[in-house]
Amino acid sequence: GGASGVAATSELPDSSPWFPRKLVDLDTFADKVLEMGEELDADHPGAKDAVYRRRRAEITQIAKTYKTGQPIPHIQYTQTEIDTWTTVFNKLTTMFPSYACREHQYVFPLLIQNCGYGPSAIPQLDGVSKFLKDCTGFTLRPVMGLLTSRDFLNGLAFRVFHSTQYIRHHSKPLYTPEPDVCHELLGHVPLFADPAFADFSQEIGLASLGASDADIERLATIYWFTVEFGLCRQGDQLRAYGAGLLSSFGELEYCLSDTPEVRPFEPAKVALQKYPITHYQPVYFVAESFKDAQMRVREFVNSMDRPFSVRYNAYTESIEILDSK
Ligand code: NLE
Ligand code: FE2
Repeated sequence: GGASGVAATSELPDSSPWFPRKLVDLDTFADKVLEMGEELDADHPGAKDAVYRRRRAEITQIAKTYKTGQPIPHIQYTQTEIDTWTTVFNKLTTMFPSYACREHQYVFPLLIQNCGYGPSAIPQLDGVSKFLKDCTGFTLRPVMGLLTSRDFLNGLAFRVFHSTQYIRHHSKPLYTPEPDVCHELLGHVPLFADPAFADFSQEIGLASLGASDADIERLATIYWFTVEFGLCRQGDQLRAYGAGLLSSFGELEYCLSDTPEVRPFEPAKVALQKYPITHYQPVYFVAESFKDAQMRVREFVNSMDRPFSVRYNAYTESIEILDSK
């Protein structure tokens, strides 16, 4: 007698794409990175800078060998790297009061108090990850560069955010097309400390588990226009909550100017929108609240053709499969 297996969990249909069922399964993602990971593109500002390339390789090596449960190794940043951080930090922190959403502004002082945020040092991911864990259960994992959309979104189902640890090239502090530690720490981290935003992000992650390639593409587009480039309405004003906006002082100003087009956040439409990845966005979508955005995404996900649904069990840090058809 006794327990036999996990009562709530049924078996997966054979045709479903593989997906991580336990937190440790995320260890399999580490070396599957896309473009600008280990090798920089030729038009990247750091491509011809041998010192920068060597440094990137050194830092990404940590991510390559990282395993679930380990502390995230500290990086001893160089003075050049710290100077880049100082420039970005000082510029952005003067803009946050008039451009960032209220959730970002609420959390930011807590990061200064608890995680070493400030102009003169680059905060270490390990301390930041522990802080997030206390706030919402989110944790950070170091990553070499861009994962596939599927792997990256799958991580969010476990409240795991894959974070780079290297910094943008010092010649272009205003905008970078790829994630870097400024983007993660100043853009993403403050939002992942917000419970409603954490729920919203995990909702996209859960929807991505075992989804078809076409649905992954739609979910990645929704992720792009929310977590990366989302605007929200707060009172009678528009504010930025997307990390790609909050980490780029060029685009942060632009996104709330009269130039770009602004539309309501309707997932079925958002999912089909094309977007550029190397310059400012021509279109942004406005969420009414994170809760409202989550409910809309949930409704959209119900229309996806996945033959089962999933639930995250936070006690066992694993995914349970529900009503498999
Ligand atoms: N454009 C952003 C920045 O300059 O910080 C990064 C976006 C990464 C998706
Ligand atoms: Fe990002």
